Amino acid sequence: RRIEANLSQAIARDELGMTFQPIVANDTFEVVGFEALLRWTEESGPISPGVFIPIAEESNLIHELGDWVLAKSLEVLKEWPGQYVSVNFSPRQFRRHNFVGYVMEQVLRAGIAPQRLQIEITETAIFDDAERAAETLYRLRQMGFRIALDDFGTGYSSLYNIRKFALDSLKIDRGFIEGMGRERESAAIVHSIIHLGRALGLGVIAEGVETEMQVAMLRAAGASHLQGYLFSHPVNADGARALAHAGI
Ligand code: G
Ligand code: G
Ligand code: MN
Ligand code: NA
Repeated sequence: RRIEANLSQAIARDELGMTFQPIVANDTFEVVGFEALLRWTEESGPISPGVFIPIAEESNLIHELGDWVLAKSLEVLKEWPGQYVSVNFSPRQFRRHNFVGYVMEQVLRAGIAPQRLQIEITETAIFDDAERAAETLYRLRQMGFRIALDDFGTGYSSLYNIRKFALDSLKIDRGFIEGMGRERESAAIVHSIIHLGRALGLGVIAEGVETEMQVAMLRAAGASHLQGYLFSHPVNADGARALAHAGI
């Protein structure tokens, strides 16, 4: 309740900020894009989006917040030479009436090519009403947007449905990457996801990469892209501009 009340004023109070974390090509470490990650610093200190996004998601606040995130991300993107921005959309945002028209309008208004926006959605957003989600994804992709399925392997994925979705990439949840060096099971799952992605003609982005050993394993396994603290923590707009131009 308190978080909800304060969150509704956070935009006006200028308490929200965007950070950007590079996504690099596995072979060259070229920075191909950035994931946009929302930050909220309240009077009492920072609050994780893992905490406040689910609260916003329970009310219409998610739309106001999402509008702000998208507008801000598209503004910052203009300072990069060619990279895309990967924006997280929560299930309610994705299911909102005329989501496709909404995103297209924002991108046109910002004067940005749809190819430079990657839409990150989780399995939860698309597996509830698979028919409708498939239609929405198809239309977004027709218009040139990139689509990434986030936290892959942690949700309600049905492999039966996945073949029907117009996707560009799978993002392997960082829990699997973290476990990869320790457990045979995690390593096996990572290999399987990469194999599946490649067989379906999709990119595979490994999240939460923190060690050289993980890079070596992910290279051998054939992941197309990497993201994680080893390359860069999420940084502010100035930091992202520097990385976009100079590289890692
Ligand atoms: O950045 P951090 O690891 O604390 O993010 C925690 C969670 O919050 C992640 O699941 C991430 O996808 C989500 N998140 C971060 N920024 C946004 C945002 O702008 N919109 C939505 N819907 N989720 C976000
Ligand atoms: O659910 P989603 O993938 O959107 O969440 C991304 C979150 O993961 C962000 O909050 C980001 O801060 C966090 N993150 C990014 N890289 C790393 C990493 O290398 N290690 C850990 N532990 N978290 C990371
Ligand atoms: Mn994400
Ligand atoms: Na994720």
